[in-house]
Amino acid sequence: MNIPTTHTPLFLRHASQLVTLKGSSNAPLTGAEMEQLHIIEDGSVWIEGGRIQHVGTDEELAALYKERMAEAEVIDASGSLVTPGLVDPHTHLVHAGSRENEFEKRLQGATYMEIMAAGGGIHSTTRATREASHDQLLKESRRRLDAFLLQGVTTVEAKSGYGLEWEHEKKQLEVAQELHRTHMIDIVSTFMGAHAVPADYKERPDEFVDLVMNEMIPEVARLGLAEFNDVFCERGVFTPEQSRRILEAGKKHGLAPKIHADEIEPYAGAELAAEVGAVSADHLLRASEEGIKAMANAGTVAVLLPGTAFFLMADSADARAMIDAGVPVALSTDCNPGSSPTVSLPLIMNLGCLKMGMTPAEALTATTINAAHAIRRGHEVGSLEKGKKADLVLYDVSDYRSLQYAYGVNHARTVIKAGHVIVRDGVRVG
Ligand code: IZC
Ligand code: ZN
Repeated sequence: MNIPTTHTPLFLRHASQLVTLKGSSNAPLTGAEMEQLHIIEDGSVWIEGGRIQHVGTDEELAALYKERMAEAEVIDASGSLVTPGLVDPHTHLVHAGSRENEFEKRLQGATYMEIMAAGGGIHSTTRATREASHDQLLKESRRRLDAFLLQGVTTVEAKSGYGLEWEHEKKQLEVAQELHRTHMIDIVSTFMGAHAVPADYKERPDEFVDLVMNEMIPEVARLGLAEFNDVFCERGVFTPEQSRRILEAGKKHGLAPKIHADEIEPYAGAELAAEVGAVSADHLLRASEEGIKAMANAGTVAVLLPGTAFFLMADSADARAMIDAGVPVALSTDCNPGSSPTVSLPLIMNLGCLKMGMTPAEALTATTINAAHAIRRGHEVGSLEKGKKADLVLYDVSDYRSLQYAYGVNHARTVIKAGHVIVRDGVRVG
């Protein structure tokens, strides 16, 4: 949102732990760096014009801003953990309807892919999304964004992919664009026309690939509706060869590649991500060792989605092995109605620790600065550093590890977006 800047500076003081993640704006953190949160105890931040002006100990800032103290609105953060606003780098935010019926079927033994092959799954949400008007979609998606915000999320990536024909892909992207303009959360848009082969192209999938490449992608680029281009590379959806063509077509039109890779079966998706220079490869539950090595060499961010593995009752991706191999890891909700209907990034951090071998510090890095780099926003958000957008969260706990430890609880109390207090003491005020 283009938020008008106020002239009143904000002075956040005395955080018990101020998690800064300093020095990480140029590249995502890898290996042992992912543990380095650069915490300041009794930390303070001076915010003005929507930006962070200074970060340091309270003693330092109180001396620096002595003359201007009276002008500022003071936020007392004593006893509180403060982190950068959380970033969710992979969501299917804009969609209509829900799929409780499939949840029940899966509990009785049906698989995600069987349901999809029988015309449900993504196809079911596509039918609902095509039927929904722009305004209905806006209303449903806004509700989800409001819930994200209350949990401390201030930037969200959003994909299309439930239209699967131009009119409705465009509608989804326009809804995302309107949300970016009108909601306090910043939205980063991804075109995902290649999310599934629509029913009427079932017998001629390559014609649909051509349609995405030759007609949809150029229009997305011409209208400035997205900055990333994503594809569901999975057996029974798009082959690695089709995925490569779609991602290369996007690159020609200035859309940076992302890929849903190796989610259900090993399918050389991680290798393809490295080969095409994808900004991120997402899921990676079944990624090969060679694929992980290739990603480490290429600097591709692994966006891991442990909520999806949990909800699909599958084995999680091996975050530990990826971090140890030098792959920058980010975490995301994958918020979508089929495989991860959640908006809780803190819950995802907990699953990252319990199911994927991450440490609490790595999980926090993965939902802040590395998540920001996964959507090319590392220079703007994801750490608390001079010049960055003033997106901060203040919690009712004093130790960062409480976020991953006391799970299923919303610890976020105050959320500041671009220098404005949007949530105060758990209540939306802006
Ligand atoms: O609606 O099932 N995996 N895409 C790829 C999804 C899950 C979303 C859905
Ligand atoms: Zn997804």
